[in-house]
Amino acid sequence: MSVQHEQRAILVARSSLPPLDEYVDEIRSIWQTHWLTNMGQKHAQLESDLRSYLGVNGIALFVNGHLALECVLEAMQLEGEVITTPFTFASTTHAIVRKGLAPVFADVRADDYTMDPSGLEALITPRTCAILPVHVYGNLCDVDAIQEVADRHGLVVIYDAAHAFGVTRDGVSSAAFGDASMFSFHATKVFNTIEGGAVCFCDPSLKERLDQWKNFGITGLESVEYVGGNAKMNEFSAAMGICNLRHLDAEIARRRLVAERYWERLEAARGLRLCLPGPRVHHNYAYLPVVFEDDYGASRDQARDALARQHIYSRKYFYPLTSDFECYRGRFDSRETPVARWVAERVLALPIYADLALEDVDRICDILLGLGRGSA
Ligand code: T4K
Repeated sequence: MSVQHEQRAILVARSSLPPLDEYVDEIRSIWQTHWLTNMGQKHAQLESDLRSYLGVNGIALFVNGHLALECVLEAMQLEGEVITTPFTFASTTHAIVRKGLAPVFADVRADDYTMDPSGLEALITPRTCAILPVHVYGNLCDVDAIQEVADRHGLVVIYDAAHAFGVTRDGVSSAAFGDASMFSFHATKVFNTIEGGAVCFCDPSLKERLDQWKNFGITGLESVEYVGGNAKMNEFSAAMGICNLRHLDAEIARRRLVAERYWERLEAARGLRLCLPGPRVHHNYAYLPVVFEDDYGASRDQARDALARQHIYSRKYFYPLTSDFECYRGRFDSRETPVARWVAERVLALPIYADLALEDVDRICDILLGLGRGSA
């Protein structure tokens, strides 16, 4: 029996769904219009709803976050080197490489695992065109310091904000930082459209290019101006997004209760490093990363295995570093990002989702506390 089908299993994530009747009501009109995809009415409505929710003007929807990222890299006509971090999902580095750009890896900070701006300047060369930091786990990067370096060197900043939907700092949405931000609306995310993604951007001229690129570069009935791809969000996904957005605040509030229970139970444990939101930040509680330090008393993998024996499936988000992937062997040296390497070897993402029972959180914490050396 696969992990997905084990009745008692607790997985690292669990998709949120709107009430079935609400979704059925939302898609009913599709049976009149027979309009299933190619930027239909649901697509237009979701874009408009997201513009209001995020407080941004520039947005383009995509079939997934990865193609959204590839598309914005291409639409910005970038060439050369892109400074990014290797402590991320495969998508970030792959998008850079697949667009013919060269990733240059900056290290991350030891407290929130986002790009360390203090090392940035030393990585800039005449070929550097952009900085692509990741708001990993929904933790906002040091956007002010990164922007300062980018402005000083005339570089574009594109955020991989796949994890950061719904996060704000001093009331400003994560969508508002840098030149552009990519969001993922994958089934495992705080806000999902089944599969889906978006790019939010400042330069209004990008809108036409992004929309045309995701539809084969077609610019008119008889004209095709770019070698575009197909990355359009369909109407059923857009309808799911319209429904899920109505429930997003409640979703984040429930996730917060789960996260706070973990932090309350684990904060005194020796050798367990938690990752709490900063004071100016309204977080989305997308992930629950825990770092197993050397004085915990067991390794990260032993903790993962102890949970798995009780049918609780945590995940090593993110191990290995993307710079250590087989497909990049010989191209990068992860010893140049020692903090990222240290974290990747010790981090475990614990289960978190809106309807995870607090008793289950307690059970997970009991297992981890039983394995470690007790209180700090
Ligand atoms: N940048 C970053 C930093 C990202 O993390 C991601 C995606 C992207 C870019 C690219 O965005 P997208 O192109 O995906 O929109 C999952 C997700 O597939 C992926 O979207 C996500 N990051 C990554 C961190 O996690 P896997 O390989 O771990 O997925 P999987 O299938 O093992 O699912 C994890 C758990 O989620 C399962 O144990 C159960 C639960 N689940 C999964 C699915 C598919 C559900 O509850 N419902 C579901 O439908 O990558």
